[in-house]
Amino acid sequence: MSLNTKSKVLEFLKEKQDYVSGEEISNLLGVSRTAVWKIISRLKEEGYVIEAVTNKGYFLKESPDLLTDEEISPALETKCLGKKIYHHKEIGSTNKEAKKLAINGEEEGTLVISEKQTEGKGRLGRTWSSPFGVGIWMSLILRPEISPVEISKITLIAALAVCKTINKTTDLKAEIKWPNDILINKKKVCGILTEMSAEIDKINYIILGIGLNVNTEEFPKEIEDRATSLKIEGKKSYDRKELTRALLLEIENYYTIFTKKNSIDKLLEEYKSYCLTLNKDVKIIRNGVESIGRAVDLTKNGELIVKKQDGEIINVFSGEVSVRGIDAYI
Ligand code: BTX
Repeated sequence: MSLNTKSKVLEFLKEKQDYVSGEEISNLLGVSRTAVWKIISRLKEEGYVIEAVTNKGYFLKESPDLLTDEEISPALETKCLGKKIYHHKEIGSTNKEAKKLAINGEEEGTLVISEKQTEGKGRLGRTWSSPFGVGIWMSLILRPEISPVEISKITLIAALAVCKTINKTTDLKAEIKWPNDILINKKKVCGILTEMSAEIDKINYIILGIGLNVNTEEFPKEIEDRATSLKIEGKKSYDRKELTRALLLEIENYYTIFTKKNSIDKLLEEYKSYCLTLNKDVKIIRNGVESIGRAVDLTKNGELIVKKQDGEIINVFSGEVSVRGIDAYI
């Protein structure tokens, strides 16, 4: 049975929102009644609640809360991002998987998404807690024609897109801790891991990994004071499918603006409006040496401009340092 036929049956059942006879489906798709029955059984196994009544047919009562191609694609409005989706129930790391696919030539926009990660990766060798069915753990393959030194701009774009998506689709207020942590009420709700393969002046591919805690109710002890989810903050569950689609669209919009002009000028003002690091004192840890200064602005390239206590002004590149807030935020 092709994935396509299964998707078509599902689409048909969803559209109808009523009983559909096996015969109707089989005529429409040009497959046998047995094939229809097999497809229905497969859908049930995947978590779809389908009622079968003699002489009436099949009725789709409920779809599972899964981020599968069939659930995401029909209402996805993007042109490129997420047009091909690899969905997993469980995987080590979506970034690792996306990397393998990219090496094998997978196209720009391909999305790897998993309900659970057993080895979710954070930055600098850290781990990302990714339990089943409560978050959006996803990686996008991108192939922009930009110089490798500009990769941090992709991270900024992603942070902006996540922040905007949360602020647009929920009643919550998300902020960005420069360069790429998304916080709500000063706790981390999302992390971004951008990795690339490049030659001196050319990017082969970028893997943009995003981990967003959506309906997480509890975190491991070590991070419970620093981590949060949309559900914890909003005191209700949020629709992961809708959020995934909105997020892909938002990333695509910003990514298109960036790649067309090869500049993030237009996006910086918006980024700054969400950025809680600005006008705060920050601790810069560079090669193990700590210094304190005030984050005063961002450069055109998205670097943080810090005025140190001794008056010296420095530009801080993401990835180069660890930036800590001096006051309450993480
Ligand atoms: P990071 O290094 O900035 O953050 C990792 C740190 O955040 C951990 O050391 C821990 O303190 C804390 N943490 C771990 N899990 C969570 C969580 N679920 N929520 C809040 N805080 C947490 C940020 O790294 C980049 C994370 C990217 C994750 C995505 S998920 C899809 C893709 N695949 C993959 O393997 N990684 C990315």
